[in-house]
Amino acid sequence: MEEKVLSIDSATNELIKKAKEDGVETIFDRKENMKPCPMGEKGICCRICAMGPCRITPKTPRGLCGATADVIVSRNFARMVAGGAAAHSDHGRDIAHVLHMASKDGNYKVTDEVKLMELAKRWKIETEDRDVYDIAHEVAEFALNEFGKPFGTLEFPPSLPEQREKVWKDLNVVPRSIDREVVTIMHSTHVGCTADADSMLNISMRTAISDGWGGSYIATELSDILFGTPVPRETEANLGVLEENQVNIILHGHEPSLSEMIVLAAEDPELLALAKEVGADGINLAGMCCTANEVTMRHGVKIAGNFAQQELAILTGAVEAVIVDVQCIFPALAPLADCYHTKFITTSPKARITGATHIEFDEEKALESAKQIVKEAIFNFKNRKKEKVFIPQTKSHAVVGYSTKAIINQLDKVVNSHIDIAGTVKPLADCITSGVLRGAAGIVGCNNPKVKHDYGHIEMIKELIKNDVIVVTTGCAAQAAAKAGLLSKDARKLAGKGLATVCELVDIPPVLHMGSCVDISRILELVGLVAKHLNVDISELPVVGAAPEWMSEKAVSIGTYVVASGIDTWLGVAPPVTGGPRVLEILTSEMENMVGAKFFVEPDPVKAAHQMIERIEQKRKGLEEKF
Ligand code: XCC
Ligand code: SF4
Repeated sequence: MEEKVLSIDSATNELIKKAKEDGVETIFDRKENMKPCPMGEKGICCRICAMGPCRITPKTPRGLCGATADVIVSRNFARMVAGGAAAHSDHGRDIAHVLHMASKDGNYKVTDEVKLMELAKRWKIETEDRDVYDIAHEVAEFALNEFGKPFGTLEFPPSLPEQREKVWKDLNVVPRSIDREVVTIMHSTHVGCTADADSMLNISMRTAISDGWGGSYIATELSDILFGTPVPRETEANLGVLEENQVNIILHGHEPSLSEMIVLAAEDPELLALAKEVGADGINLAGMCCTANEVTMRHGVKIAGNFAQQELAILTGAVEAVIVDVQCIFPALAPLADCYHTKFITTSPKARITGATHIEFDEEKALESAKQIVKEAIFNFKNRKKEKVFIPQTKSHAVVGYSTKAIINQLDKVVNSHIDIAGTVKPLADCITSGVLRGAAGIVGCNNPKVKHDYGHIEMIKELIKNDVIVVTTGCAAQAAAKAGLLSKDARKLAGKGLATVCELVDIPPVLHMGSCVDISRILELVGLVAKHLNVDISELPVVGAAPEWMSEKAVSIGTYVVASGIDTWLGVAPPVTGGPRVLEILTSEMENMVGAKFFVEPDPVKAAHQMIERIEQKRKGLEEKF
């Protein structure tokens, strides 16, 4: 029988083969045997109360309480949004707590003072003659209040165009406070509450907006204040970044409060000496999933791989420890690590996993905590079994670290090289209105074994840049792009003439790495600033979004706030809503009348890219009439 090729990434395929030889299973094997429940796939199974579970069939068109397919589907969808928004926003809250404990002599410090002052000014916090840390603590407290303030509405950042805010006011989807919106969904989806698909989706939008323009936005801004706003730097990506003769540590998860300290610990002379003592040449950190994005953006830490590769890292037999915090961590890592010498270390009380070694990360003693964790990895080096080691020789060069500020400065430097002013988005806006760049696309999201690994991301990105659409990317999509060499400046040879010229002139790759998934707030910021500069609404810009291989609830929240922000969004995997005709109609059609954008579902990434380009050209026409 011919072997199915499961990834477009050779390192991944080689390690899938090794898994067979080693007699261990991975997600790719489990996928073969898993038959998704057809009810769940359509979203028409309700488990909200114990009279059920109820499932909708031609013979039972309503649940016991009378809920229709659309009611059930819309509630299930809303709960996905709530789960995703909660995860992103709780991440933001944790970072706010860390800023609140930052001090001059502590482990956590203020790194980007300019950004701190901007935020203080925006939130009307007194800055004159005050200690930086007093300001930081007040900024943190203000941010924390955004999660649960009893009155008023969310403080929007200045990048939000007023036209957009008006759309939201008219639809009554302006969030009150972040936690409150998540709670409202949990309440409204309780048995005997919302039984109206339109209203349920409206509530979902409000919660999603509180994530994108609230919790995620706060996570990004406060992370930049604490750990620095990213600037372009070089790195390498794929499992080939693991080192034969070093202590290899995989950093996996999401929150930079942990990974930043691990980075510091790994540079500690004492620990480096310890590594030498156990016979290693050094300590090699490599990132996975969004933690990889966080630490590569700020330190150039190499990228081991994306979501679908987490087991494969252990399979190399060369990883001393996988250190995780929260989100996107396979429970499968625990039994798998037992088959190798790898230590699987959980650190967060929010994500304990049976079979893992749990060393709780204590932010109060952050560096000490991090050192203890790194030591575990170093001591484990001696247990590595040479005969089990196989590191694929695949890695690609990449440029990462394009925060909004970095993009603005990069463009401005070239166009206004003689003027010493703070950067503006004018050059970028000019490139778009003149048509040198046809438009921009944000390609984001996960891996999902329903799609050949990385295929959805890479085929879509290539098609877009070939057609002069500049791509910005975050999350596991960004890592796919890095591994495929699309984040290297060389990749401009794959771009159309207009985009290639801009890339050469400005010295950027055609695909810009903007960070982790909470950093989609950077994309919102950039798009919002361009819209404001042109005095149009976001929905008028030739800008599109896509999640070709999405899988998480966070992605559902993201998709919903991106569409609610006026950006058409393509999904490569259908969400579990197809059993609700009204829900489907709203998401894929009627939302356009409400927010000026909608969802598209298209599994073929090249076809999707062409639909995206078509929409971009339509938007261009509208803009041309204006200018
Ligand atoms: Fe997770 Fe953020 Fe998805 Fe990757 S892209 S699989 S959510 S790590 Ni966010
Ligand atoms: Fe069934 Fe209604 Fe209970 Fe859902 S809420 S399980 S549809 S009775």
